[in-house]
Amino acid sequence: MAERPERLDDAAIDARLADLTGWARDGDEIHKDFKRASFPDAIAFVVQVGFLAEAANHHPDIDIRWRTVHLALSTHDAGGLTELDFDLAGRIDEAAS
Ligand code: H2B
Repeated sequence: MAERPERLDDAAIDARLADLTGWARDGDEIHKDFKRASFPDAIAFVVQVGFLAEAANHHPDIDIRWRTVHLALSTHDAGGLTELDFDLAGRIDEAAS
């Protein structure tokens, strides 16, 4: 199994966050809300995220409230934020647009 990357320090996290749109940090996780056109659209978006996550073997925490999908990313195996979280966040943003 591929080595889990190291935890990023605050400066690296701020730099990676600056490359993303709409993601915010809360301690050892980053999160973002995605408002979709309808509840079925929200579910369809979550399915897309599901395949992206499985392909990366890196899985967000997901909360669906009507048509708003709340995603939270952290690398549990590293106990904090790593490149994996920011790489997946970028791919999710591409899928969302
Ligand atoms: N997802 C996230 N977000 N963090 C992890 O540390 C993680 C994961 N670890 N998905 C993976 C699966 C690990 O449990 C498997 C065994 O590779």
